Amino acid sequence: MIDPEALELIASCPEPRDELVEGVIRGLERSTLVVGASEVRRCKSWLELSGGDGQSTPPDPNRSASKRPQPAKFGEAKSSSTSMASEPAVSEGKSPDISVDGRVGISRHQGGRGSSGTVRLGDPELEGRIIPAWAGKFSQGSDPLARGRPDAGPPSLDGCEIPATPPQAALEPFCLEGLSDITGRSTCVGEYQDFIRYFRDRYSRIREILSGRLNARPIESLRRDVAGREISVIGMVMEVRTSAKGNKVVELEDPTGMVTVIFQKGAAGSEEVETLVSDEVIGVSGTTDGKGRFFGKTLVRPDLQSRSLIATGEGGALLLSDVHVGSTYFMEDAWDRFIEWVRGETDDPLGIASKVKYAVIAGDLVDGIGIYPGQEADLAIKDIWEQYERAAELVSEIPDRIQIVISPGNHDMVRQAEPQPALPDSLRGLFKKNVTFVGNPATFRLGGVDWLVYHGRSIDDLVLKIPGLSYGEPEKAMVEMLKRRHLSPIYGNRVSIAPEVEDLLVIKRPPAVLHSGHVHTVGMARYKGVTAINSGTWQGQTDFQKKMNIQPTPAIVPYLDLSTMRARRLIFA
Ligand code: D5M
Ligand code: FE
Ligand code: ZN
Repeated sequence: MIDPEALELIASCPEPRDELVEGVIRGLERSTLVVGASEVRRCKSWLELSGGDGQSTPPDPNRSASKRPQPAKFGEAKSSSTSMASEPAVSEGKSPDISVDGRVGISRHQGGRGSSGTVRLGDPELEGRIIPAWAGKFSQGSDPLARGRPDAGPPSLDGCEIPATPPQAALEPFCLEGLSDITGRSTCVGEYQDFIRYFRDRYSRIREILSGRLNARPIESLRRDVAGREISVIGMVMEVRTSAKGNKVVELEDPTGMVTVIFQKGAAGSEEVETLVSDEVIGVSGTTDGKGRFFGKTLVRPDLQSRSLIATGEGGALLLSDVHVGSTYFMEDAWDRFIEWVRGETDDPLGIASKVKYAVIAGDLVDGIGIYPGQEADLAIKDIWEQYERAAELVSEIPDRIQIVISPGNHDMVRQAEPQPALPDSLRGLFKKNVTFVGNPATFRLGGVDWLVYHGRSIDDLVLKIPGLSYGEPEKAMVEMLKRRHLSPIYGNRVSIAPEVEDLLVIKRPPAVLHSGHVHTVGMARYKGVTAINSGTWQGQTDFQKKMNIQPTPAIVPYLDLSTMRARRLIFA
């Protein structure tokens, strides 16, 4: 998050400001939550611009948010409309709760070993469900994904019958239908105006989803006499805190102004309020007393509409991520067992290998270099090109008939800021033609269904900020993304976001599959028709992870039968 003081300082600097902005970003600690004026003043470019003392008007830490001269994220000044003087006394609240449709993934390692002992199968965890012809009251209109297969015939539930399709001509390059990502489209330079435009875009995209659900008025208009009437607003959460009385106090901003909303502790729906995070866009209905108080009664998220299954397609897909080739912890033996299995060279009790038509790798293909302090000691391959050469060899062991999609992560050789472009041409040449490269995030159609692939770096932030989330159940964090219609709702913590013209991290249409990685633990959930899968890793527990008590679940591959949306874990560990 950027403090308004910091924005003001940046804005006061003569053009061009990009060097200052870049300098500030580079100088940030990993743990920085709010970029304040002090971070700007500390920056070398600022010292130069301010004549060396770096001490122009010092920020007043006691200034309340409601007295800010202008909204922090939307630029153009409109004074804030409302500030809260006091809060009512309230009763005890309930503990936070996260509800997840479908069966939440629970590791079942007891699946029987294949006779050759190379692959163990987890029980099916995400059962597909038939989409009845009448399903999807919400689906006939704007959302074509919700219609399911046009032939309307119920998909088979046994998951064993795959319609015969001609084998893909080996090594023909393939194009992903409907691909959307930042590759080749990045325009931002990180100027002040880029950030304003970025936040406005995020706001207006999510507002569009919310505006069909509540009749919101501009925050500015709360100044008029609307006392006692139930009114609604849509805003971005600037700050959320708990008051001494246990109420949630939320600074909410839209392009017209800011308002302080109070959600009473223990009121209906307060579990959802407990999960509010900075920078998410929400709707709030409530009442104002005409004296500058706005009491939130209902919190409305841009959540998905309920449905059983968004769509089904054809073929089987392997979901992979975080291979970390080049790391001393990369589990090459397990990878070899996986390759033997997928090539049909070992026992395959359920005959799954021959059904695999797609493999998607959701980032961190290699371990990279210089990603964290002291990484050198953890590298078996210390040259980034050699890491990719080896990665290309390992990927080429996957049969040519399988279409492979590779999306980058924070260890890959592309810019760190999200959205990340696809791996560069210089690396693509190392791979066979059955590999297609996409950005992070990327949406595309594969196997007849829509995929949204996102490496998942924001899971680190979500686990930290949302009660009830943990690294052991990454799928719950993915559900939180879906509820907020944003892959990385919290701005400015672990994830650095490039202020592109369009916020590509907004989840415009619910995909059939949401695929992430990053946290190195496998997790699966079905939430309102979306199959959310985190595909774990091929890297054993690192010393760092041991110290942090992070327990990865390496060498487990989620397999998703796209014709039924049944998922199961294949265990090669
Ligand atoms: O991230 C793998 C997981 O480990 C992810 O949850 C972040 C965490 N991790 C890894 N390195 C660090 C450092 N240095 N600080 C904090 N958290 C970390 P990966 O993207 O594979 O490195
Ligand atoms: Fe990783
Ligand atoms: Zn990662």
